[in-house]
Amino acid sequence: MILLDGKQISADIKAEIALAVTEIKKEGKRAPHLAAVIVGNNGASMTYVGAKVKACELVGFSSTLIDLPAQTTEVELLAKIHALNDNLEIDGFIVQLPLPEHIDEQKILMAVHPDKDVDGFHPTNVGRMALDLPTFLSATPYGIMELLERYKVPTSGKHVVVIGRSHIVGRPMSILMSQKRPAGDSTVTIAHSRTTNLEKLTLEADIIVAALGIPEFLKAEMVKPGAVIIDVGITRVPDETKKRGYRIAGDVDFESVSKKAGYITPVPGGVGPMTIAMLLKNTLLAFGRNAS
Ligand code: BQF
Repeated sequence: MILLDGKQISADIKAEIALAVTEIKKEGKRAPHLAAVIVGNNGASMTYVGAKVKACELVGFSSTLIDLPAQTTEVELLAKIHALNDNLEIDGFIVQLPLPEHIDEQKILMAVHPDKDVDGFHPTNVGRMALDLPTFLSATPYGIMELLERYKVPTSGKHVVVIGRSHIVGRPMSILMSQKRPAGDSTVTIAHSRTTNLEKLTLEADIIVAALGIPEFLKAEMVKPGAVIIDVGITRVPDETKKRGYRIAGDVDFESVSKKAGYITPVPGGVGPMTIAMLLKNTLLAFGRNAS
């Protein structure tokens, strides 16, 4: 079994980005600038946004965190987004998900200008991705593609089973892996909560992307020997033996599946850190398109 070390690869990518930023600054230009908007104080969301700001600092980007109270109205949030769209000092920005119940997520994501949409969630950018046009790829699927490519995991002609049909992971992942591109050229099946006889599908899969959000769902009995296992899950599970009171669990039963897999991503330290690195990559791309 080969561990797909997202922590290591993300560090490599961040070092590459830091080098590019050094060159940009040498030319007398300002640094790439990412802004993040967070509404409310969801614990996990605050951790994620904090990790993004810290990563910006590490590579030499400027960053702005816009921290809005939970009661912020949709109109107020839209005004903030329009201001960021118009701000020439900001290359790209994200709106941290999930948003509070009273805010229409779809409406918010559609307000982000596609040229600043470094999360790649705007319908224009999702459409561009589906049509093989250059765009911002959503960071988690982009990170998985990059991980597969850098480890030279064979994907051409392989059968991929993606479990989960979310707009942020499952859907884009299924599109990217079916495309003629590095880490692509696969035959893709997309499975979800209504899929019958999932085990029959996963047992035939060369590559499984588990993105359903159920801790330790994928068991060794569901996996073909030598299969590639990508674990996108990150659920906080109560654990009294931990100081903070919880542990982070993936969608894969790592203990059993790792003994059978050819390649596997750990949780933490697999897909998660790649997500952060690819957000930076998209911001560098936005800087190149908008500011230079
Ligand atoms: C790691 C996210 C669900 C919903 C909204 C490193 C992250 C996670 C794990 C991280 C995620 C998940 C992010 C690890 C960003 C990935 O070491 O395993 C980093 O910060 N992520 C997010 O912004 O919003 C989410 C998952």
